[in-house]
Amino acid sequence: MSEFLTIGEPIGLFASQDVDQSLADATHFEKYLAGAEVNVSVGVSRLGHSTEYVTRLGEDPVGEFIVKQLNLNHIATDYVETTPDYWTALQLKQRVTKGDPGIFYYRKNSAAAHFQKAILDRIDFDGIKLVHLSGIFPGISGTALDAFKHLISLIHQYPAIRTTFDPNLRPQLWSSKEKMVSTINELASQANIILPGVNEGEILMGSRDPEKIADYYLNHGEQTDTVIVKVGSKGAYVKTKGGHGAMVSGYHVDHVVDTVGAGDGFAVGVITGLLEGLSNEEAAKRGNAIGSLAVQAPGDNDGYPTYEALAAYQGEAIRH
Ligand code: KDG
Repeated sequence: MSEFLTIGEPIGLFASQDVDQSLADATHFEKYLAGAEVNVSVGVSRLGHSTEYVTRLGEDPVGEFIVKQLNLNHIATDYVETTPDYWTALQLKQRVTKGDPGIFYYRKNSAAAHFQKAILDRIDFDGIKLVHLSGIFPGISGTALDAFKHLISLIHQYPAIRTTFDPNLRPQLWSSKEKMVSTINELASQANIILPGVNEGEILMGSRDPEKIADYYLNHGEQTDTVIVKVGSKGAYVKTKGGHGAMVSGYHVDHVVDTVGAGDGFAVGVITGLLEGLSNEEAAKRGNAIGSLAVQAPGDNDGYPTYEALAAYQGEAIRH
């Protein structure tokens, strides 16, 4: 059994190669593996931790591509089901010289949206040390939300398993802002470590102040003992229950290629750091490093490093 597990909807990403062109006008696209939670699996596995990814795919070329990518990235697929009845999700991504790229999804009614929760009862939790949860999967359908809650109840039977939760707000998935905010905050309260961004804080509890965001979750979270707030290129703010908050500085990036995947890269750094016994601050520092590497590559997860590359990058930054 793997030491790390996550559940999510993987996506076949077609990223435009035509810079600053609308998606309607772009003609050249490159294919990548995407999806927030699968991005995290790729990064955790690349750093040498055994990884299990839970999902449901369509029996179509994109589903086949995703299975091949999971295998290439040494991610275990014991709990990946397939169905001939629904398609695997797709996404088009713009290439821009400034800001965040335009994104268009084809994911409504996807195979993952019809996830069957019975498979969760087959999971062997022995040996799992950390489960990563994100606010995307519970937003794709009522069925997925129900399965997500069932997974949380199963995890809670194993007190030694730590959980991370990234809100990953995707308003287009939810029927209303109120529904998104109340559901995400309720789910977050069930996790040990919450990884919100300051922009998300503004939506989720009306503040961009990292300390207020951290205090909100530390006071409301039934299971929450640690909050690490992403403050963009400035770095991250770490606070634990009963402890003092501290800022961990970020990395300077000269040339941003694509911002998507940076938050997942940050989660990879925190998760692998905690799996290896680093302090919260050291784990957040690694998160900042991987997030900054992610924005320098065109796909969501192709900028995530191996250990050698991470050590070289962090060492370089220390020497500067
Ligand atoms: O965090 C990266 C994700 O945004 C991307 O891979 C696609 O899962 C995705 C989503 O819902 O946006």
